[in-house]
Amino acid sequence: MTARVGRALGIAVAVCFVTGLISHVHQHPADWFPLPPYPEQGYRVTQGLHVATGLICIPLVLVKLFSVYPLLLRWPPARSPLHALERLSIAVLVSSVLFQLITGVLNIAQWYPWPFFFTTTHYAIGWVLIGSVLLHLAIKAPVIVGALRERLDDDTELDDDAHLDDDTHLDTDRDRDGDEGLSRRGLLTGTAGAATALTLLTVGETVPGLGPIALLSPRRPDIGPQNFPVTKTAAGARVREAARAADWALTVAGPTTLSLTLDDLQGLTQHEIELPIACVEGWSASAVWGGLRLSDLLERAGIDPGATVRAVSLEKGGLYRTSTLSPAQAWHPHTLLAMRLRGESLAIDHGYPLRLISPNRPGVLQTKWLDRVEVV
Ligand SMILES: Nc1nc2c(c(=O)[nH]1)N[C@H]1C(S)=C(S)[C@@H](COP(=O)(O)O)O[C@H]1N2
Ligand SMILES: [Mo]
Repeated sequence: MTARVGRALGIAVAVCFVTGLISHVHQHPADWFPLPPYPEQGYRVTQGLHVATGLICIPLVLVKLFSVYPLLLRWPPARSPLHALERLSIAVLVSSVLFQLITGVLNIAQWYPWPFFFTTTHYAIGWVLIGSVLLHLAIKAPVIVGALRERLDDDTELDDDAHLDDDTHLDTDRDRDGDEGLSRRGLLTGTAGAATALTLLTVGETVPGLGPIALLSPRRPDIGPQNFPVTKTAAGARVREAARAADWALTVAGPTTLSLTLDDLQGLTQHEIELPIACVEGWSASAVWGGLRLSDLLERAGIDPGATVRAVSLEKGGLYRTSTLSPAQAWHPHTLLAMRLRGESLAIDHGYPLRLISPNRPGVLQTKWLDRVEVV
């Protein structure tokens, strides 16, 4: 049973790890790996999978720990130096799994009750976790292979005083008599049911249509000004006055430096595009945005098509006041400086007067309250 739960957990951890790496390269782009602006919904899908597979790990980890905990508490803790090493690797595995699950869940709840920076720590412990998983798989390979070959008897009851023959073999032949209690197959079915229910009750924060049953998710994709969620508000970013200032103008700094008022911007060719905001904190929502093509402005300012550009917010501080765009992102025809959301002027919390919206990009890089675009 442990091997079967472990197999499902291994798949969930693998998907969660790979999608986590993808999220990391988006948020910390490397010069040698410019991110493509396609597939347009790419980040929405990988980040949704990251959060969903992470949440599925919770029931799987709990059941897996439950199925082996007598082994974890056995005395003496180590019989030989090698055995001590193996147990140490399990201690690292269990603590890194718990760390990732707890920090991940608090992150999607937007609660950061710790002194460290979530992003870098969650990323670093991700490597510790995957390393200890691989080590664990290598050590346990013979046991796992053997266990998965064995049939799981329908009527084998879980005995809470499980008799442990050796490190790994739970005696399956005892306690076939009673019909009260939970069978192993029953526990596996229950675990699968819990994982499915957890997914259905949370994934609505990112899968269109399931929003109304996202009872366990901290976000609903249709709640907020203009029926669209908000992460940082204008008040929280202290930009309420600056964003509404009469002398607001967008500067595009290039060989020709442009200074464009809202009226100027409205006089230029307008475009509309449906794109999602896919937040690293797990929710996503899609809408039609209206505004100017960034490439039109870059061209007017005489900026070289090979240039990496930076969008700068009028927000004074904060981690997310600027974001960079690779040349492919900056010149993509669907990359807009948006003034409208669903045909209405942007609400101030969504970035009035101007925000960036670009395909295959984490929400955290869809910078709001812009007042400057420049070459990096
Ligand atoms: N200037 C600025 N832009 C920002 C942020 C910010 O804190 N400051 N937060 C980002 C994050 S984390 C997300 S998910 C999106 C959310 O956009 P929305 O509030 O319009 O949904 O805005 C992004 N743009
Ligand atoms: Mo976000």
